[in-house]
Amino acid sequence: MTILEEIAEKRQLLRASKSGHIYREGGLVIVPDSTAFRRILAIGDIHGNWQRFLSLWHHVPYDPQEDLLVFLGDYIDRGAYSAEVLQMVMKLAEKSPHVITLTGNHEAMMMHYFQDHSIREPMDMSHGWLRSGGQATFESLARVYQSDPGIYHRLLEFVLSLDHLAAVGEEYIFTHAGFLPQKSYEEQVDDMLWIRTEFYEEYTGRETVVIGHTPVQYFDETRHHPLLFRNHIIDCDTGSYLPGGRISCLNVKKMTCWQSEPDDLCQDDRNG
Ligand SMILES: [Mn+2]
Repeated sequence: MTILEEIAEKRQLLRASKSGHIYREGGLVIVPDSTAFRRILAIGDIHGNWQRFLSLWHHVPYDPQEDLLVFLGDYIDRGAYSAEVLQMVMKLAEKSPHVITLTGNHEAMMMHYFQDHSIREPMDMSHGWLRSGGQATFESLARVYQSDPGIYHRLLEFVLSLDHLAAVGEEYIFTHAGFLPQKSYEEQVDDMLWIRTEFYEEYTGRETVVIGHTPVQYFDETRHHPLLFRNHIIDCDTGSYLPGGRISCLNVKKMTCWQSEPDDLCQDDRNG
């Protein structure tokens, strides 16, 4: 069965049981009814940029009772405040069952590192994660570990628990990078975090697929808003770590968007 057939079948079962609950198993999340929410909000890559994230969050009129909030992954790496970002996302998820937290390829690299390395040992620079922006994350997690090992362990458990794909109603699919429509979910759980061109070129489905992963500046270096492709893909990675980049939150129902302020309007530590 292909990934889209699997989703449709599970959605049918959920609707037949009339539970209305959010189904969640093996990294796959299914929200049977999109009309249950006033807004469906998707937040793209954050990459440890705490100031930009706060300046975005300040603008988002999020209501945990009425809104569905989906984080598209890549909370960590490159920016200096990955632990703070993770902690805030974790708290939001703990406060409401209507917060979906997806994993990105950077979280996958981090978990791979900690499978056989410890935060108490010096960094092993031969590992790809530390050379992909993970060094800043390691340092921020080491600070947390030194002040409170309990929080450090909770953060790692939270990252391990992140989901891979969320289907909301019949209209929307959220995932970090994309997927291959002809393959099953199980066959591509990890590829879904890395895929780019193949998905952009091969996807022809009806559902709108909301992703992060590739900064929109990759397609147009002057752009800093989410980008809608011709084949119903929306890229919400607006270059959180790039000069002039933004972090974005898209209300997919209305196609309206909130963004972090340009840095010169943003109070950060460079301003003392
Ligand atoms: Mn990313």
